[in-house]
Amino acid sequence: MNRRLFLGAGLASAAAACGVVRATRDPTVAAPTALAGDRVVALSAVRRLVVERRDPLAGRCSYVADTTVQPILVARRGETFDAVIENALPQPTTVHFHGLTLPEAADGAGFDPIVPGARKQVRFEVKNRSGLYWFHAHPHGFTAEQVYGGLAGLLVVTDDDDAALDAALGLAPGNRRALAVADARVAGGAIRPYAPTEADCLHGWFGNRALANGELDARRVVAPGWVRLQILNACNARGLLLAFRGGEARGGDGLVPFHLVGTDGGLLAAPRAVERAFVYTGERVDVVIDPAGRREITAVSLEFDPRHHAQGTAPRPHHPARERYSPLAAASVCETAPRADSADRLPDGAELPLFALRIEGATRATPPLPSRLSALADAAAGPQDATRRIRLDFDERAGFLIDQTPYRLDELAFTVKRGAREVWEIRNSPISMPHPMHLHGFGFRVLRRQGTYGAARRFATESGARFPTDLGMKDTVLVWPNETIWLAVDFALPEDAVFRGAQRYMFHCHNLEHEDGTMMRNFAVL
Ligand SMILES: [Cu+2]
Repeated sequence: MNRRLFLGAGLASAAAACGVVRATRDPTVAAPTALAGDRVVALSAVRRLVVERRDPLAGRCSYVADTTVQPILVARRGETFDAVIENALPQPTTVHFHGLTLPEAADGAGFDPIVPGARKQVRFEVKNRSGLYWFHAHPHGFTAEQVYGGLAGLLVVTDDDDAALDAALGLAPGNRRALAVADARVAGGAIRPYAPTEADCLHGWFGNRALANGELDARRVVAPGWVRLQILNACNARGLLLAFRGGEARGGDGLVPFHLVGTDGGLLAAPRAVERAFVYTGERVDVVIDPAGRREITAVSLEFDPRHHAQGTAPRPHHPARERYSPLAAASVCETAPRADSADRLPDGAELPLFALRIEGATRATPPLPSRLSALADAAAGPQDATRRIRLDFDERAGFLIDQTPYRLDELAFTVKRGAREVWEIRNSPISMPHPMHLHGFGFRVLRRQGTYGAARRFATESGARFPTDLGMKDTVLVWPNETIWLAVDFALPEDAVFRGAQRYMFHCHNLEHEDGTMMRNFAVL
């Protein structure tokens, strides 16, 4: 399918929902401009994706798709990406397409980084259901610094389910948004460079202000009626307890209820009404909210107990690659000297405003939500193969580990038979901290949870002591300290030639300081 067909057919519904003006010859103009103010580009139109550093003092970086800086990519399921990725950074990089089922050669994990000044042709077809996916830097040892520097972008995948939902909601132009939320350390209005101390490298790098699609104090104007938000937690380490405040009089909690309609890998079978949802790093939620006469709504992360039980100062793991390349900014990374300036660091679990929606325009009806969202959500077959047991540990000297083994690029933790349907039992140590665990290449379902701490367990309203966000297809899942979770993982790979032979993937914590440290393993599908 060529690009014009894509824009004509593929984006028709998303386009209407997003208030797309009209498809034209120029993909950067043709993009749904009313994902408003945000730069939407058709994935299939990208020919050149440049990874560049635009500010060596603060270490800020950008993806540039042909001429569009920090694009939001949009693709219809079945479309292809075929572009040259050019690395203009002073460090190696990769572009990992988080959540997509891709062959090793296109996955962009750290096996084959693009060195400074080099380029790599990457081609793949989008096999996944509609949903919010994302792409980000993943070169081992540099991931946290580069993602914090801005190397994280959104990929919105559409399909018939997605179009049907937009149509049923009767979305006004501009009432569908895709937002990457990250936290940054800001002082004097400027984002500070990545310069974690040893303690930051143990617990994660936390900022004091939220960015939405790279903007501080982001605000979007929407019309009355349903608003559909696809939200990514792109923070290095901060967990979000997402909620919406509607500016009601003080006293009550003033939360605006919303409907969870999708998770990492697509729409749920049916909407779930909630008031808050945990969204940890790497996770996405697709939500629908009715402003119901309010003039402004603020998305916030509510205060919660972040369960950082690990004590100690595990040594910074040695990264030979780091010695050959300088930091993105004039700053040191994971050095021993702790600094006293804690004002620009808000602890994990503290309340944090994320972005605001300003509601303007004539009153508009909100049609009833559809009771069924996707038949595909129920289609997965049950597990048939043996249970694989995985332990997340904390060691005062070695730090956070998967199965007591620090990450090595050349190691293979295990192999999986192509087409296997396994149960993964993941148990987190009681003296650890929350770990959002990400599996490359394959979606999974959360079967059940056990040992969740009390304050979180009260949100575990679903069967199997699961959270509402556990109901859909996932690629990243939070494991609280002392918790055990069971996942159903389907290792089916497409028949295409590019998937032939052994394919290596990664399984790791998406707290990026943990990922760059020791908390990752490689496996192969044979
Ligand atoms: Cu972790």
